[in-house]
Amino acid sequence: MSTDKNNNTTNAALFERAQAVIPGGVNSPVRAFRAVGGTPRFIRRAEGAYMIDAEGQRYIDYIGSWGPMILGHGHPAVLEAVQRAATEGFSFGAPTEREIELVEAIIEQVPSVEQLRLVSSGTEAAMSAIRLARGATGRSLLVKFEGCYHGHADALLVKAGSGLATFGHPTSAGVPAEVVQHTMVLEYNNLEQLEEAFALQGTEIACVMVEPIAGNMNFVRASLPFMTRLRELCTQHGALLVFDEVMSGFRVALGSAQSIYAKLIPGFKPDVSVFGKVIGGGMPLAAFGASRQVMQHLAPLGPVYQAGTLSGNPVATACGLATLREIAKPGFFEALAAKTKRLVDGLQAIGREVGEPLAGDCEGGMFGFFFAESLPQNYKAVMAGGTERFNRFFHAMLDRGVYLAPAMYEAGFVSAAHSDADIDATLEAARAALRAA
Ligand code: KE4
Repeated sequence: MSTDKNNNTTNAALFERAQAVIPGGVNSPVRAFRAVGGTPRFIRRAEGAYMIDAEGQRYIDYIGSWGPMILGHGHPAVLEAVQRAATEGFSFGAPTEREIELVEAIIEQVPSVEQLRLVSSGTEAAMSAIRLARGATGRSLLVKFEGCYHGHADALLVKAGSGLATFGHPTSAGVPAEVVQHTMVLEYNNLEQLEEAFALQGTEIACVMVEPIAGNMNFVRASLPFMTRLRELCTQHGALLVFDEVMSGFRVALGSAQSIYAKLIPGFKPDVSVFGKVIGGGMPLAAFGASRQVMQHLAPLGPVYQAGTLSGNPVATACGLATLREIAKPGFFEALAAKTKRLVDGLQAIGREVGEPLAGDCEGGMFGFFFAESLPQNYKAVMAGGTERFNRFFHAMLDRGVYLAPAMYEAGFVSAAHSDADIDATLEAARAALRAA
């Protein structure tokens, strides 16, 4: 196996070895760098704002494990909590007090949720939330939006049908057409389609699932008119509004994205919320919650079945609870948001300086940018162009020690561990990268 001058196994050698035994060499497709090309970096360890790969190369990390690492890697309080929990036992298959503490800590920040069920991944949480909505309403129809990703449950691997009244088509092999016949895909921020869907099928809609700030289209906000009308139509037709906050939850604000909309739309709240990533602090943990009235449909109380061997895992709950306690401290989000805004404002200023159209946006510790004159409002606009330009920029930044998300349609994340010097170094690298690539 090839090694580099310091006798480290190279990323390329590890990738070759991985591909022999793991499909595509990765355990989640986006990690394979297929969208941007090149060799994925095999991470040996991470600390604070940095990841170090198998060749000893250090990167300023703007993925943060796709959102969870809001404190940065190896926060002492989190590390200590996980180490202590591990000595007490890895898993019991029985309830623990810490599950109650974590759920209480989440509910304290999200007034729309009265009860919560802990699970092990965002996919599991979103899938369970849909089953709960269908069970609670007695309806089958699920509405989602193009460009929003809610994990890989069959019902969600679907693209828009030819016409509005037609239902989705599977985006993945292995998903029978019958499974997605109850899934309708609309265009994000498209009021007209929303009105038409409810006019045609409002009484059959069990739930509408939406990323309130769509991080799987890089960074696209739901417009106020769209979100206002979505809430009204769901209420009017008895459909449940499901906020998928797996990425935005406890990342864009302590109260998650719903707290931002609640400030802008009087009395606004979703009916069901899905969380993940930050609430696990980097360990496998996610959750879904709603009013007591909706949650009572869940087993063992009600007829909607949902279960999990490692749900509420004692080590994962220790990691999540320690993380939430840190981010709930006064001033945490103000400082994080200011740092993230300085990065995005700086990128746009450099774009103007070098004559490259670059539009960006951010909220809390989450950001996105596009090689475009203005911010796209839906998936088609996001994917309309700039992929090749982004990919060149991605590699020019990676070569300069800055690790961005390896796909144009992914969001970026800043942590509390990113220093002002890291932001400055990132902007310097961006200036050189934009000039070079
Ligand atoms: P997981 O099953 O990957 O924990 O969560 C699925 C999920 C659900 N909802 C939203 C809004 C999400 O962003 C995700 C997962 N996000 C991707 C990043 N775009 C995870 C990265 C990956 O797939 O490896």
